[in-house]
Amino acid sequence: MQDRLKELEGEAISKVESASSLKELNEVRVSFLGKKGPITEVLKGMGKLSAEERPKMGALANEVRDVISMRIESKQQELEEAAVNEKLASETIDITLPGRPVRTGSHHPLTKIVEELEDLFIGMGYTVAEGPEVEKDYYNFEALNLPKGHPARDMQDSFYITEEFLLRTHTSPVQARTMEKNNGQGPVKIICPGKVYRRDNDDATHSHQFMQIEGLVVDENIRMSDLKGTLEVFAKKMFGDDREIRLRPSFFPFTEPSVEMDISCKICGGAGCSVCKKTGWIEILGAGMVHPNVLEMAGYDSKKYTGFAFGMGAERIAMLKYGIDDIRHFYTDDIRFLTQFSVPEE
Ligand code: 2NM
Repeated sequence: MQDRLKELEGEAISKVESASSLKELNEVRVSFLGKKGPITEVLKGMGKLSAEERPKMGALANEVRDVISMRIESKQQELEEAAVNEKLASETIDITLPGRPVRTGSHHPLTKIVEELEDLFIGMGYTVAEGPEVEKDYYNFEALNLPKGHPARDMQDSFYITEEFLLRTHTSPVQARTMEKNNGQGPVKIICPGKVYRRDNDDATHSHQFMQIEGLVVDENIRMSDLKGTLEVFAKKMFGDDREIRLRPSFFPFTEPSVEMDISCKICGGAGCSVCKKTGWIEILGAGMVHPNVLEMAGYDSKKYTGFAFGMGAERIAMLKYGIDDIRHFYTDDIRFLTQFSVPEE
């Protein structure tokens, strides 16, 4: 029995050593150490041994089993290591090869202008307000001192959906809604960016859909000088400290008095060129003191509260800031135009 065990040990060790894969090794384990293996068989025959021989033989059988187990274990480690090394060798990468550039998108120039304007006014204490693009005739016109029959609300100029609904022609209705929600109480300080629609023929300077940004401040003691100071800060932050502003009298139904603001032309420095049409000044926006009728319709007491408002087209601001000569560039998705505004992400 002792010889048989030693023989099994030798046999097992040589099979373990010649195993060339983990699968083969496992087969060796099962065939020698498994329940139906030869060692178990030997142990079953122990009943026939004498009482003094039995423990000796048992100890030897255990020893043989342990030796085989240890051999299998170390062979397994060896094979696993070899497998990993082989994998590493086959998967080496050449880190000296140049990388493939990843083409990323970028923000649309209009998005950037709107966000820049938002940041600028948020920095002055404004909050951003939004509203529906499909708007009620009441908020788009009526509440803004444009009663039915007013020449500025000609059916020909707007996209009407029904008698009552149209695509908003400006973002002022958002301001009318905001004031109305306040029930005539407390201050308002908002800017309203968003798409607006007008029935125009598209050309280099007109688009039937464009992005507008309007501001509104309502409180006690708001004066024209507050408007002028605000617009001056805006113009210098947006276009540079070296710019001058001027206000010209104008007319809007929702403001009285109304003004238009120009900034000095940087291209010719005031001497006159094609961009400023030889005037030295470039028109930027419209503004004015909110008409008492507009305040009253929203529920504000116009004897106690006054306000100023202003409005501008984001495309026009972007065109002047970046020297873009055709508004249609913003909507034709020409990659050669768009990538000029791409700044690599950090
Ligand atoms: C402009 C020019 C002047 C304006 C007025 C209002 C409101 F709602 F307060 F009446 N919102 N925006 C306004 C005033 C807009 O855009 C050229």
